[in-house]
Amino acid sequence: MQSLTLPVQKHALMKNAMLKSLGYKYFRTLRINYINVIEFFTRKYAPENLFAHAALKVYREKFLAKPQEYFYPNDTENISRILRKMTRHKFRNFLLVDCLNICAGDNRDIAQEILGDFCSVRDRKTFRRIFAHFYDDNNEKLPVLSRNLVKQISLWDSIRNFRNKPTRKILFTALMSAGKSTLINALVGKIITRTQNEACTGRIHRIYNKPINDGFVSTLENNLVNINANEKQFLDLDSDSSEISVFTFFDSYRSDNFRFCLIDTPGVNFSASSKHQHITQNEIKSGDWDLLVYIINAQYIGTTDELQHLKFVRENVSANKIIFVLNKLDRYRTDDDNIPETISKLRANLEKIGFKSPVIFPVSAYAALLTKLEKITKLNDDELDELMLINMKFSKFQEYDLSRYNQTENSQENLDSHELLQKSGVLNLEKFLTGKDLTL
Ligand SMILES: Nc1nc2c(ncn2[C@@H]2O[C@H](COP(=O)(O)OP(=O)(O)OP(=O)(O)O)[C@@H](O)[C@H]2O)c(=O)[nH]1
Ligand SMILES: [Mg+2]
Repeated sequence: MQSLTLPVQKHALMKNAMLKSLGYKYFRTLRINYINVIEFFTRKYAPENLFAHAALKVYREKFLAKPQEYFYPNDTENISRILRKMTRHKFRNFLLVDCLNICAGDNRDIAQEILGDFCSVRDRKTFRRIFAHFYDDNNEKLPVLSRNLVKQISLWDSIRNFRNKPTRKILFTALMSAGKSTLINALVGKIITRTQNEACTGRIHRIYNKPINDGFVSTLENNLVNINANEKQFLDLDSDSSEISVFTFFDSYRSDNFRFCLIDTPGVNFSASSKHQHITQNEIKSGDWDLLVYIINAQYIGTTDELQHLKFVRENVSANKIIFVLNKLDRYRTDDDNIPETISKLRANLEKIGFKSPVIFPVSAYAALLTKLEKITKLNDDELDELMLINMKFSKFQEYDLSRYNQTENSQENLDSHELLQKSGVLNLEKFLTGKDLTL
């Protein structure tokens, strides 16, 4: 699976300082010609490559002030002239790096063809060494190159190396509104799946991490790739397709050690439609995941619906592949509720149903989400108020330090991190999910 990552932020052609020195008109033509060459190789060697087409679209949008002004020359003579010009241009090495990674990817044969076309204009040692670096020997010493280009090559290296990392597929299931989507957003560190109090998630969302933070949320839906998707496209808005894949960088503890796929499923007890239940049950039965995270809403423990779903899970999933998350503990009232007691009662109940020594992570997904969101956006007034209240409650009473109740081997390591994230219990969960071993 492609990680749909495109390192564009530090790209040489994004530097507007150059605009001043080169002049607007020249820079605009240069950018169009640059994209023309990538399009030329896409048409010639990778006409079916969805990533290449999506990357071209992003380059048009990002490099050109008016993307609609972009044009591709329709006679061969013109495109050959542009190719000759660009393979001599000072950005030629940058361009080769892009053409190889965008149009050829892992396909060495296509990469070889592209190299051949570059060298047919003028055979250069640097071209061959860049090729060798990507396709023959990752340690191939590169000649002295500009700092920008070295940075760009190392970003592509991270993207390429990511493909060899171990994968972890983690399925989240629960009744409606238990906080599956909120927990996933908290792990990822941004709003990537919609959350609200009514039935919300209506199809399977697969959320993949990206090897670097390229600033884009990308989607794959019905074979359509969109590298720079807008919110409408990745949030769950009345779409016909039964599932959507979303790709984004995770602001999560050590998530770069793995290729993660977090699977968000619809709540199983949506009374208006049994479709949701079928979608989720089929996903669970497919067994195409490594760990199942069962979320329980601490405000409604022990309902009939819950019992039914727990039984379904017990019958269809082997016990060493399940962990439980007790969510919404920030809603507990100090006078009426008792967190340690709730946890031990839940443990006893789960054992009664047939889960031996269940692993339980008590959390407040919402507290963790707000803590992470605060770093990247301006929270609205309601969110700020809620964050302040949770903060006060969690620092005043020891029993709200949710990290105390759970000490799995993976979660023991101490680290400096935001205190509320630690207390929310979600950091413990992150340490577990990114730990050496997922087996229980
Ligand atoms: N206070 C509090 N609210 C939470 C927490 N987690 C989720 N919520 C809220 O609970 C509501 C439902 O959360 P979702 O994440 O949409 O629940 P879901 O399990 O994905 O629901 P469906 O997709 O409909 O099955 C939202 O309003 C969330 O803001 C939490 O830890 N604390
Ligand atoms: Mg949901």
